Amino acid sequence: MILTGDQEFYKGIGAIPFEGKESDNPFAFKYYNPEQVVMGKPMRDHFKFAIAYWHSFCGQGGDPFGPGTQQFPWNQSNDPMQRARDKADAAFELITKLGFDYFCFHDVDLVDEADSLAETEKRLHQIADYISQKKKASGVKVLWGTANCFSNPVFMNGAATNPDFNVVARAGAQIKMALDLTLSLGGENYVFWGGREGYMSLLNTDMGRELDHMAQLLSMARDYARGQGFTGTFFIEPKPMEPMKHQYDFDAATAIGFLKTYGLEKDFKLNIEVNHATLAQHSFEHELAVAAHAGMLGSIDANRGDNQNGWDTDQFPVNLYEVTEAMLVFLQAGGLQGGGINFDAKIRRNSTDLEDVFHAHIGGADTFARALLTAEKILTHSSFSALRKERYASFDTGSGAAFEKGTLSLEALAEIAFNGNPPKRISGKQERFENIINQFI
Ligand code: XUL
Ligand code: CO
Repeated sequence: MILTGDQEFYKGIGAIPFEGKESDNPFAFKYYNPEQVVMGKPMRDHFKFAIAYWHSFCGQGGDPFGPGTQQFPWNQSNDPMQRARDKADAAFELITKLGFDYFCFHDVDLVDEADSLAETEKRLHQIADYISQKKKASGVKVLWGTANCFSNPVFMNGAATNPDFNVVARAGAQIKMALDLTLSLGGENYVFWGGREGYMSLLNTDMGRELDHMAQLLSMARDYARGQGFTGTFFIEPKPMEPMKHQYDFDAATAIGFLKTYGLEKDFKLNIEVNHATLAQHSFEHELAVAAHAGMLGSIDANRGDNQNGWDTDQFPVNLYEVTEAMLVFLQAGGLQGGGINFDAKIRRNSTDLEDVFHAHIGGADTFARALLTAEKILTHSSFSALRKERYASFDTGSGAAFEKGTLSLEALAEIAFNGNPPKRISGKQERFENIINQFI
């Protein structure tokens, strides 16, 4: 059901239907068929697609070299509350026309920050009431909320990891308000992305103390939210750098180590973002596999980087080979734990038509859907799983199985090598594996 406000912003565009791959309609899904069951689950539930409020309704295409290029008709009023309501109208119109079920937001995406915390809190309450009504009318839900503790200049030296306690308190206040907001909107999860939690120079930084402080604030936030009845999952979103030279949540492995060090691993899982993985010199599927192995694959921020440059370009996903490899990990892990696929992606600065954001989301959803269907075929109709299993067959019986069980001593292990034949050369068959992906795409 389409939900517009007093005015319709995306005129001439209706509900986006699934029409299949033969369709030439640019405003139709070719592969994303929400009700189609894949490995026992409808696509809608596999993905839980969400739009990112900040990219689609706040950011207007500005970059370090020039101002925004996109003119948003919901951004006209001089009254910040009216602007916020118009923005919410536009957001719900886009989400319901796309037929998605979710959105994600930072506190100050919903309404502009005021001069004082008290006034900001008042504004947040007001807009939460307005959005709650729209949620009820449409059935759209919140995948996760978060606090923007990185844009305001007060956070230039960090938020939870700021060397000044007064700024840590300021971050705490904002996180408390964002938790309240997320709770009041029935948010299913809550994200921490530590944009300024890191350092520019170790010369002026006590890293150990800052990490302790970050864990302290996360624990306090967890305790507060649980006390208020929040039953969802907290996600850490790893990123190695940008804006800081080095960020503490560098990658999945680092974040998992941090959570376990501070005893936070029961309440926290990971939100893996494609372009953050590639900035950390990993692949997207590597980060998914690391999180899945730890039982912490919580959610995904979908986007992509650019092969020719090394920054966070946040482009919409289009790379079928990359996303298929990711969907293989995704399906083998049994999907996401509590989260969904949030399009943390923005249209290009020179994509200045209002309809462009539709093409972007249709393309992103179709890329994930096609990759999921391909991965399903690979897992059920190819030699992929058998070939992988075969590589480890020597651990399935005898001494190999004893090694896995932990019943073999180092002496016994050495004995096998001394007494047996030298190991044969066994091919890794990478090229054969790679061809299977192409065969099924
Ligand atoms: C920044 C980023 C954020 C988080 C939420 O790179 O990905 O938008 O997803 O703060
Ligand atoms: Co993100």
